[in-house]
Amino acid sequence: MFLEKINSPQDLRKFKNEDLVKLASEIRQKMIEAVSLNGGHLASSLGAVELIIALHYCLNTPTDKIIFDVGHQAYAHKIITGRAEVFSTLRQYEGLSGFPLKDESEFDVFTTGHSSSAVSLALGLVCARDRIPPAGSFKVVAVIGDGSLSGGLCFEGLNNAGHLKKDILVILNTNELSIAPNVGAISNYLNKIISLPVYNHFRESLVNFLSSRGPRAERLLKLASKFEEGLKGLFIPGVLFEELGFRYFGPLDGHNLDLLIPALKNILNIKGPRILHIVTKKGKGYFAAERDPVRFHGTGPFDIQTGAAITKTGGKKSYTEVFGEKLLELARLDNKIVAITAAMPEGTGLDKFRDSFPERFFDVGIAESHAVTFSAGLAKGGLKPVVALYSTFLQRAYDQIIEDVALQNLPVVFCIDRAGIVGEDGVTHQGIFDISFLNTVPGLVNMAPKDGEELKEMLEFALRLNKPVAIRYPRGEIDSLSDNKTVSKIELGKPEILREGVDFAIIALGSMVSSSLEAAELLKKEGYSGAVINARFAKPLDIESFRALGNKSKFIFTAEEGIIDSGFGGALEDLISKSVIKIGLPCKFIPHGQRELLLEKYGLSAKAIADKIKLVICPR
Ligand SMILES: Cc1ncc(C[n+]2csc(CCOP(=O)(O)OP(=O)(O)O)c2C)c(N)n1
Repeated sequence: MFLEKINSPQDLRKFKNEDLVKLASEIRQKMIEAVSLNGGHLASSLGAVELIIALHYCLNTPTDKIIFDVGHQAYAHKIITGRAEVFSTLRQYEGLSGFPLKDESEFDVFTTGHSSSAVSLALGLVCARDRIPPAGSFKVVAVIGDGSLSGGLCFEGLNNAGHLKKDILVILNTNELSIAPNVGAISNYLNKIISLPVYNHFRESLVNFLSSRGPRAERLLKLASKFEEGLKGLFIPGVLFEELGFRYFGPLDGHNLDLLIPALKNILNIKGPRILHIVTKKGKGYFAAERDPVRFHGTGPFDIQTGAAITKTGGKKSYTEVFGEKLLELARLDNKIVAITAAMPEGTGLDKFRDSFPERFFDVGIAESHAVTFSAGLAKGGLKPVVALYSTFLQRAYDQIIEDVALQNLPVVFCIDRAGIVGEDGVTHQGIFDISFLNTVPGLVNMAPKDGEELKEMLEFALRLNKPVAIRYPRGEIDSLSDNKTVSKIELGKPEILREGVDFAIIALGSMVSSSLEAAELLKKEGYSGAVINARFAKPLDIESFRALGNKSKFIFTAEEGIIDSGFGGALEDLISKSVIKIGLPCKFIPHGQRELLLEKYGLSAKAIADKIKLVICPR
């Protein structure tokens, strides 16, 4: 076992090339085993094994810095940098994070999880390095995927780097996939490069030929280089990057260590902004992930022999599925409805919509800000855009929501999936800020359903409202709370009383309704009678309805699956001018772990809510 000999990249650097190939296979095996049990981003990490080995082999990490874009491809990096023994704890509470985490290892330069930021992070680091003596004391490499290049932030970084002419190496790892197949003009351009790698050979042969013709050939060489400028656009792969001020190298087979290592060594010794373009296979080395890289991008536990998913679900539907099906149903009735996703058709449940209405479906790439502003344009033009994003990624589009949608009062519907605790993806992915930041947006209606039936009604309601609306719903399966699948009429700002009681009242938002009902039931067994109210809206809040509720009970609790600061509870307290006890999440970064476990830990399980209520209404 080569893996046993590695405690740090230092050990790796003593290996012969053929041993590195064997090591790559051992690393893959370790990843497959851990992810088959814990779930994780397998396909991307399998595709980047040789690249990561080559990088640690050629660089002097941790003095030299590697910054992984998103960081979902970095499992091999974790294994090589002293975390092999605990790799089986991947994504478990208090175990290894599935993404680079700055507090986990000195080799993880930043905590990352959101796409397209690596070049900017690396460039900032490079500029700091060059101002603090001894200047240029370490190398900085940003590793980005072709999906990452569909995000504007990445281009902002490249644009700035080309201008500053700093020593920075960007590795562009292309595999034609984002999570789903990569989309957009840049992606087409990269595919063209991969299928036409003529130019580098042509340039090399020309220079070799003329150099061998002695001094007289120098004039010819100069002429050729002028000629080259003109020809570049025709033949050169990567002309786009060259025009941005980068020296472009590649494309290179990203699984061939015999090519990668010497190329990297050479390129690392060149000055200025450089891009090394490599081509890899997503899922490389595991048949099931190679066959279905989309499913194995982020997978749950699976059977290694067959690749089949090991589902622990009770056969219930998820919010994502309910949303996807309902939108499809509504779209059949109204051809103005269009759907927008930022590179996550499957994750947001829009894949069926895409297949049924390809001309009304827009995958804009990993470009949430653009998705929102683009939707504003669609709405202005008379369509009814429904933008489905994860809560955590919507953060990218805060300004666009304010300026381009709300300020224009445009009817864009935001369907916010994975709102609340997401679980194993951890700190960068928790969707805990959206209630607070959306509640600050003037004119925006902010809703949360208590279950799937209500989600369907809310979607219809939102599309009728003709103004900016957000609907948030959590990750996971739905416990139906609606009797006979009927939902009482939804009215703007008004709550729904689900249970009467005299000792206390819980006004709960969205996912917290079912835990609050359960909590009230637990307390009933102890002799307390509590009311439970489904708030339905985080904003606006109907003043009369909520004041009346406030007057009915001595103890008012609010429950929300988001940070308390500037959240729903605070807004309600201001509205009814009465102190309420706010149950929600602290304004902290919440680590990875199973969703249920984290809800319990942070006081949002039914039992934790009941305990808290008891403590307040009946202090010892
Ligand atoms: C801002 C943001 N939006 C969406 C995502 C979800 N996401 C994670 S990885 C990924 C695809 C990345 O594609 P690429 O960079 O090509 O890497 P690959 O997985 O193909 O190796 C997406 C969309 C994210 N991490 N960040």
